[in-house]
Amino acid sequence: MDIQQFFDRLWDDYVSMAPQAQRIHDAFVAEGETILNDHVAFRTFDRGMITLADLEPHLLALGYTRLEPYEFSAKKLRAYGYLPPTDDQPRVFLSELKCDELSAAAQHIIDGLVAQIDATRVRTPDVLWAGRLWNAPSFEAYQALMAESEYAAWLSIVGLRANHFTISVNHFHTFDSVEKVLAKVESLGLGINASGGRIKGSPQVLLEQGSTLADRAEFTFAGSQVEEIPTCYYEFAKRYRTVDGTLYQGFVAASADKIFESTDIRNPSHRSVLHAE
Ligand code: OOG
Ligand code: NI
Repeated sequence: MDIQQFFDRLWDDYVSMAPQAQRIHDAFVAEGETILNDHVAFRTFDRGMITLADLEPHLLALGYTRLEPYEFSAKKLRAYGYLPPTDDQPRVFLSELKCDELSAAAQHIIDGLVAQIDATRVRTPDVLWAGRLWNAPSFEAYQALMAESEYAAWLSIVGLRANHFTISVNHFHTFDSVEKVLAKVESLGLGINASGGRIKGSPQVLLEQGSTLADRAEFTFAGSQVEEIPTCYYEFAKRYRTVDGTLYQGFVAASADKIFESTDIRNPSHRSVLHAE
């Protein structure tokens, strides 16, 4: 599979989870903007054949190179940033949950999920949009995970797929700031993740980011219980030049920490949108 096919298929799966992303994409195209992706992001467990180390070879095979690691102690996550083989392809942000840091009960739930993974499914790059590689957990198990890690709960039901794509604001002409992009997104009736402020980062840290609140979809949990839960979101990023004149390539941990909350229904900005409906 070449890199273009990889991202085409990843995008198709992503917009099936987050129809808001196709709407936003089309709205900017209608304004005459060209969409290039700054990065995409994946979430995984550090257990059971889908660890960061297990998934990374698929990225390396596409020509990606490791950039640098990031740590999120409070969220119990670690991550790596990857650079694409060519400038017109997105960077990748790949994170994993440090399962050892959860309670024994939560670890037991996760172990029950990852034990179901079929080894043949993880050998090909399409594992990165496979969704769940296990049966749906019960809603009770989902809520038990949620009490300790929103990331764990999200991953238990949504599975492996692009958690978000990110529009490169650097490539926009009219909507040339993250704030202008966010205002346009809001004019479509979509909510913005305000955790840590609407815009995370600054020109000083060489990266400004904003994101939507995740779209929502009904999922069938074990025992046929249907619940609406947050799925995937869209991000907007503007990069600045480093002192040597090249564009900053990394991520910013303090900003990423808040971007993760785009899927967190407990995020106060999610609640205001839900109440407005
Ligand atoms: C990733 C959040 C971090 C960024 O650009 O800093 C991130 C996630 O929600 O899985 O994407
Ligand atoms: Ni991101």
